[in-house]
Amino acid sequence: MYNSIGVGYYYTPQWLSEICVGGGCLCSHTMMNHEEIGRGDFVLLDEISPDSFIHNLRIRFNGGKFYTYIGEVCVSVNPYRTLNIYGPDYVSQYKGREIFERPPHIFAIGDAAYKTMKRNGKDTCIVISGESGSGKTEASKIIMRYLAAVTNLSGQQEIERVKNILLQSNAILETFGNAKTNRNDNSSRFGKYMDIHFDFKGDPIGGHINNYLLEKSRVIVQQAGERNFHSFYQLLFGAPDGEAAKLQLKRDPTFYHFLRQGGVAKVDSISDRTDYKNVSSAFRALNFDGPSVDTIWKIVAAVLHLGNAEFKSEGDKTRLANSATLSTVASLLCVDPNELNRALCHRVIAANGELMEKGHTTSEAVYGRDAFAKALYDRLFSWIVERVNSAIEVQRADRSYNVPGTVIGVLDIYGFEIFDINSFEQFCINYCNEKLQQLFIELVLKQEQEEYRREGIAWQNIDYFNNQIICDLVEQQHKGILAIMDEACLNVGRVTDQMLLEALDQKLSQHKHYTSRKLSPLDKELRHGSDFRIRHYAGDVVYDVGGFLDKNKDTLFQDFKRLLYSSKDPNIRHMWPEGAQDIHKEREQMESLRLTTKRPLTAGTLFKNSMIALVKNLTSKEPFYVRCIKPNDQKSPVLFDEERVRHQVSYLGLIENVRVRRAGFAYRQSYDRFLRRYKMVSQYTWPNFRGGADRDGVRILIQQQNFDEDVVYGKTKIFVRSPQTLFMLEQARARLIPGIVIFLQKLWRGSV
Ligand code: AOV
Ligand code: MG
Repeated sequence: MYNSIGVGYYYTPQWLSEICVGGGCLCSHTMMNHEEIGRGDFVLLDEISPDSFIHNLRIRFNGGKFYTYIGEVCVSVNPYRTLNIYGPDYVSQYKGREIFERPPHIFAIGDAAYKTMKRNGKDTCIVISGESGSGKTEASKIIMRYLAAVTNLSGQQEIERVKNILLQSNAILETFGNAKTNRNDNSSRFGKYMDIHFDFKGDPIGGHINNYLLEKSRVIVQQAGERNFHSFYQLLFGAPDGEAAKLQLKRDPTFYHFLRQGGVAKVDSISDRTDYKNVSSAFRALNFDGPSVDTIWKIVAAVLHLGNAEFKSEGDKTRLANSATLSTVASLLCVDPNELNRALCHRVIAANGELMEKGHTTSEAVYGRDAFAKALYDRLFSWIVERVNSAIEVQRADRSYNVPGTVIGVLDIYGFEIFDINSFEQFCINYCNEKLQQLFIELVLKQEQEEYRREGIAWQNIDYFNNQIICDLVEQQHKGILAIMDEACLNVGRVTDQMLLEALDQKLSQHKHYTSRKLSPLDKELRHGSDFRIRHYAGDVVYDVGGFLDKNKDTLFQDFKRLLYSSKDPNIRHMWPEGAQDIHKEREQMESLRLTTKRPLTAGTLFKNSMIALVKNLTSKEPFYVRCIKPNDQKSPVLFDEERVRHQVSYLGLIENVRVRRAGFAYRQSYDRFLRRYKMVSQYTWPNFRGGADRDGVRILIQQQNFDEDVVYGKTKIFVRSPQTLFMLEQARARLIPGIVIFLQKLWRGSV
C-alpha cells in the first residue's frame, strides 16, 4: 500500500500488467501472463530501480511491446523491424480515446496532443528525443500519419491535398538532409521542427518547417563507414540515363572525391533508385516546377564535379589542373568559366585602401573549393526548405476564418552522438540535446507541480540531475565555450585552434564538466594534444578542437558569392542575394568592420540563438514527450543490450521521471469520465447519479468502496495514489460487466 512519506508503493498486483483502465484493453481480456509483457506504465512497477526498469523494458521488448508509459510520457524502444501496429485498425482503437484507455502506443500521444489542442484551443507540441538511431524520425512520421488519419472526416479535397503534401515533404527533406552514419543508416543531419496548422474544425490546413544547422562538412568529408547525403547517391543510381548524361555524371560513386572517403556507396537498407523516384514524385506533389528541380540536381552534380577539381602550382601561381571539370561545373551553375576559375584560384582583397587580386596557394585553393562546395549545398538545402514551406504554408483563404487556428509542433532533431572523431558539428548537436533535456526536466516537473497547484493539492519535490550546469558551460555569456570561441574568432588568422584550446583550458580549468589533454595528461581517453572533453548529461565526449574556429567563423570568400549571383539560373541567383553587393561598398564595409570590430554572427552563436528561440517556442506550447531508446548498436530486432539501455535510461532521467510521477499520484481523471467508467460499482451511481455534481457521485462511489484514504479530490479531477485502487475498481467493473451485458440484451429483446 501507499507508504506514509508519500513516495513509493508496496503492492503486488498479480493479475494485471498492461494499463487496463479502459474498455477493450487487450491483456485483461486475453488474460495474457504479465511476465510476458511487463508493465505498461513504469509507475506500476513494484519497486523503482534501474534494474526493475530495465527488466520491464526487456520483457516488453522480448514480448513485442515497444511502447511503455511513464504517466503521459511515452518511452519508445526501436524495434528494428517492421511492425503492423500502425494501420487503420490501430488508428480506430486510439482515436479520441484517453491515453490510459488502451495499451501504450505512440498513437495515444499523437491523439493526446490533438485532443488537447482541440479541446483547449491551445497549441501543443510533441518533443521527440533520444540518441542517434533511437527512432525519433520514424516516430515523428508515425505521428504525422496518425494526425492525417484522424482528420478530415468530411473528406474535403483541399484538406486531403494538404495532408498529402505535409507527409510528402519528409521525403524531400530526408533526401537532402539525411545520410548514413555509423549510428544510423538514415541519420538526420539537420534539426527539424514542424508546425502543423489546424483550422477551427481540427483539420490540417498547412504547416511550417524550421530547420537547424545542417552538418554541411559531410559534403566534403565522411568518416570511414559513412556516406555523404542521400541525394548524391539517389542522383547517381536513380536518375534516368538522359538526365545523368546531361549532368555529365558517371554512375560510379568511387569516381568522385566527395563520395570516396567513407568507403561505402551502397547500404543494404536503402534503395537509392526507389528513393529517387519517391523524391521526384514528392517534388511534383509539392509543385516544384521543372526548372527548380533541374536547378536542384544541377547543384548536386556540380558539387560532385567540384570535388574532383585539383590544383597545381606554376611558378607563384595556382592553376586548376583539370580544365574539363571547370567547364562542367561552370555550365551546371550557369556561370562564366573564366570567372569560376578566377574565384577558385584567387580572391579579391582590400589592402592599403586598394582592391587587389591575390593568388591562392594550392592549399588555399583546396580550402576555398571545399568551402564553396559546402556553401553551395547548404544554401541549396535552405532554399529547398523555403520552397517546401511555400508549398505547405496556410493559404490566405484559410487564414480568414474568424476563429484563430491552432498548431501542433513536432520536433525531430539530431540525437546525441559520439563518434571516433567529434568535431564542431557534434559539439552543436550535443549542446542541442542538452537544451532539450533541460526543457524536459523543467517542463515535466513544472507540469506536474502546476497540475497539483491548479487542483489545490500539496506535494513533495524529488531530486534529479539538473544539466543546467552543462548548458551554461556551453552558452554562458563571456564565460561559456561559445563565447570563448567567438572571442578567438575576432582575431582569426592570428589565433589558431590550439590557442583556442589554451584559452578554454585557462577559463574552464575549474569546471567539473570540462577537461583537456593538457589539464589531465594521464587521462587515456584524451590521446591527442588537441582533445578536450565535455562531461555531457548523456556521457563523456572527446572533441578534437581542430577546425573549430574555422567552422565557427564559417566564411566564404565573397568572390564565390558574387560568382553565384552572376549565374544565369534565376534560382541560383535567388539563393545568393548578398552576391549583389557592389565590390566598392563591400570594401567600405570591410573597412568599417575593421574599425568597429563588429563581426557577423558566428555559426556557434547563430545556433545558440536558434536553440534559445526553439526552447522559447516549445515552452509556449503544451508539450507531450516521446523518449526514444536504442536497444543495441547492431540494428538487431532481437538484441537487447542491457548496458546500452541502462545508460540511456540513466541519462534521459527516466527513473527520476517515474519517481516524480509516483511521488504524486499514479492516476488522475476528470470527475465526469471517472464516474462514467466506474458508476456500475455502486448502486448510488448506477445507472446514473442523480444526487448532484459528478464530483459528488465520485466521492460517494469511492467512499462506498473504502478507497477514501487513497484518493485526493482536486478541483476538476480525482487523484488516485495507488495503482492498486484502480486495479480493484477495474476488477469490480470487469466482474459486473458480463451481468450488465446480459441485462441489456434482455432489455433489447424485451424480456425484462
Ligand atoms: P533517429 O531519427 O532517432 O536517429 P530513426 O528514426 O532514423 O532514428 O530510426 C533509425 C532506424 O530504426 C530507422 O531507419 C528504422 O530502420 C528503424 N526504426 C525506428 N523506429 C522504427 C519503428 N517504429 N518501426 C520500425 N523500424 C523503426 V538521428 O536522425 O541519427 O538522431 O540524427
Ligand atoms: Mg532522425
